Amino acid sequence: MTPAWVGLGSNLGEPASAVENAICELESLPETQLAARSRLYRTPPWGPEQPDFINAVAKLETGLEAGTLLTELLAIEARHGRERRERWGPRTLDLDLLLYGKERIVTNRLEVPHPRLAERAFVLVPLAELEPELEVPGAGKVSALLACVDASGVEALAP
Ligand code: A4P
Ligand code: MG
Repeated sequence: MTPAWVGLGSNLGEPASAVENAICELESLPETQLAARSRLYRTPPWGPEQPDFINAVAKLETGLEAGTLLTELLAIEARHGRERRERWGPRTLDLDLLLYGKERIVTNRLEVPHPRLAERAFVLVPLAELEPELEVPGAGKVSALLACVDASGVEALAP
């Protein structure tokens, strides 16, 4: 089993329930257990002007290969009516494979650690809630990365 961290985000439709439902769907993937999950956070949009996002991070323990896990994540997005239009634009559900064990993976369809993870408070805040001491391969500790970004405006929602 390999620990894998998945970032969830939504800013169209019913974002909080989309993220909660997606966490349940992650939990029911084959050969996979949900090890931990963050609270939900309301986060200012990164990229083009658009509604605030709801973001969260889930930690899985999985027997799936990274590429197979990505295929499962894309299938969950598709079930939530995800349409790909503008880059970084609004979406009903976005699932990013943030980290897969300590691996560094670059293929034509997958890059791990997620290439923009270290710049993004909407990922680092929920990741630090779960595991501040975690090392991001090639980048450093989550807590140290978080200290270098502007996390103002990232707000935990009451459970
Ligand atoms: N892909 C490669 N590596 C990965 C990975 N580690 N995880 C490929 C997931 N996918 C990966 O993704 C395009 C392709 O990237 C996938 O088919 C997969 O093969 P996409 O989700 O269609 O593209 P995108 O999401 O429009 O672009 P990108 O750069 O992935 O956007 P992000 O990084 O997902 O950012 N603001 C806030 N506050 N919160 C957010 O959640 N999200 C975005 C989208 C913008 N602003 C945001 C948020
Ligand atoms: Mg994405």
